[in-house]
Amino acid sequence: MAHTYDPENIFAKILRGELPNKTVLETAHTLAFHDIYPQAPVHVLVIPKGPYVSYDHFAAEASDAEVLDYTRTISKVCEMLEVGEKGFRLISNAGELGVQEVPHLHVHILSGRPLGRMLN
Ligand code: IU
Repeated sequence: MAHTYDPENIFAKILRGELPNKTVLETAHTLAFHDIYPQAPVHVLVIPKGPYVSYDHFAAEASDAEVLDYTRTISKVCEMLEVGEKGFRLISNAGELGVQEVPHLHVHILSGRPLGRMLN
């Protein structure tokens, strides 16, 4: 998959402070914020601060520090939202077939209702 990063995507604008967001947690390399169109009672997006389009791009090119910070922040947010006991779902859409709308890596954390077997 092509990994050309578009610095004008909406999450890049959020990271530059050009657009507001409802932050859940911010760390050195990662930002977690509430999705503006929540699909479940809990719907948080977790993004790396670096310019990565998708999970495969990030996994191939991010530093160890970024990868550790990102994975740990996802866990920390799950802990903060107290979704561990009842359960949750992590999703990261990539590319055309993955129906990725925003071309900056994001993991959706969804919980708070039964999510069904698939998320369209
Ligand atoms: P997707 O995996 O790329 O399809 O998801 C993009 C998500 O970004 C989607 O759930 C939108 O509701 C969400 N979102 C947002 O939180 N803030 C925005 O300004 C825009 C999209 I545009």
